[in-house]
Amino acid sequence: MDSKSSSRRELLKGGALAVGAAAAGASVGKTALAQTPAPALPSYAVNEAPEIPVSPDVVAYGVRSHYVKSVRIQEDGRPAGRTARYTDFGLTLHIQTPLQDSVGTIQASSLHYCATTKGSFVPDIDPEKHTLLIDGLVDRPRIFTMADLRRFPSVTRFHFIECIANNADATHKNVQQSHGTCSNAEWTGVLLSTLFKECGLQDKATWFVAEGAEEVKGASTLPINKAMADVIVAYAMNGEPLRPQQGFPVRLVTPGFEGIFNTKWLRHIKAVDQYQLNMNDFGHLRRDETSAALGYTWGPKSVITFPSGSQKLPEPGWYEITGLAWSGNGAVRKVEVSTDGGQTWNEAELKGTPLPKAHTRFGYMWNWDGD
Ligand SMILES: Nc1nc2c(c(=O)[nH]1)N[C@H]1C(S)=C(S)[C@@H](COP(=O)(O)O)O[C@H]1N2
Ligand SMILES: [Mo]
Repeated sequence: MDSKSSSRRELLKGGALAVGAAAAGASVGKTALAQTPAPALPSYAVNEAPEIPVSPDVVAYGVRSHYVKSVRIQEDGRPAGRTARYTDFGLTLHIQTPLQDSVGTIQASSLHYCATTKGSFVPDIDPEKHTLLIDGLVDRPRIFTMADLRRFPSVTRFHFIECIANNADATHKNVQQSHGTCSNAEWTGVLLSTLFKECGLQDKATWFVAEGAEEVKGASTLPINKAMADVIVAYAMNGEPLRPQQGFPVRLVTPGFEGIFNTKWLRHIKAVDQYQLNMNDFGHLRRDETSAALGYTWGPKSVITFPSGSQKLPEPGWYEITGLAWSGNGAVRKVEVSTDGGQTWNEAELKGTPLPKAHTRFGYMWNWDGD
């Protein structure tokens, strides 16, 4: 019997016991259960709830409940938007998503982590004017408008993006600080392979350079075979256009590769026959061309999001230990959880079908004895 079903069975047993006790406590046999008085409903459940003022803005776009406070933070643990150690940190670089509050597998767009390496700004790009140039080793160099991109067959896929900064160190107090530079979203766009075919990619092309619109261009060099495999020229996330911080109006999504290769505010793709050292590649000081681009595949990796650093459990009893697992190489097959410091391992339940190069939520029911 595996531990998963045994814990479920115990839960069910616990439930049955509670029901039995209630019946026995009441005076007579069969109908006792029906007569157990129901707890009184709080008054707002009978239509006296306080009301949220409805403004035209709320009607048009929607806001979350003011009781929900989950927010992004800076790398140093301070609220996002206060500059920290370096001028740009906290405004644009390493803004961390609140994983400790996360459920399911995608981050809300407003909570997706952000990493922009230079400049404490977010480009404000008019999508009507923005274009993407594809040139270099192609038979038909072309400039695509956003409207052009939308006329190609689209793909919609779940993928995580993870920054190289996503690693725990001794100063981190919680999972947001240790793992908050990783997020998973539903991306929609055109496959780069589709655009390369449209432009007549030449056989001698072995690499491509992707540049963003900002001054330092956020450029990276990636292998052509990655482009032809699964790179997305994405214009939407989680059902709406990209957010400015995520690269509006168009970015690369390079599934499973290190975050820095997911060029935001994408405006130029050039097919080349040599590796080219760019600002972003240089930043990571990997001058060897294969390790610079190919060595940055993530995972497999996992993190427990609840209960996690600095959270307190109110009392002993049943809790679902939950977290995320992902791999830059494929889909997660199995996750194991240990509650005794790694002496024994228990198979966790995977929530939903694990998707390739995407976050998978796992859960493991745990009866905490209070120790
Ligand atoms: N144009 C541009 N693209 C960029 C960057 C940048 O600074 N400029 N930062 C990269 C880095 S370091 C990471 S980790 C990812 C982060 O994507 P996000 O901000 O949408 O989370 O974008 C990448 N794309
Ligand atoms: Mo990054």
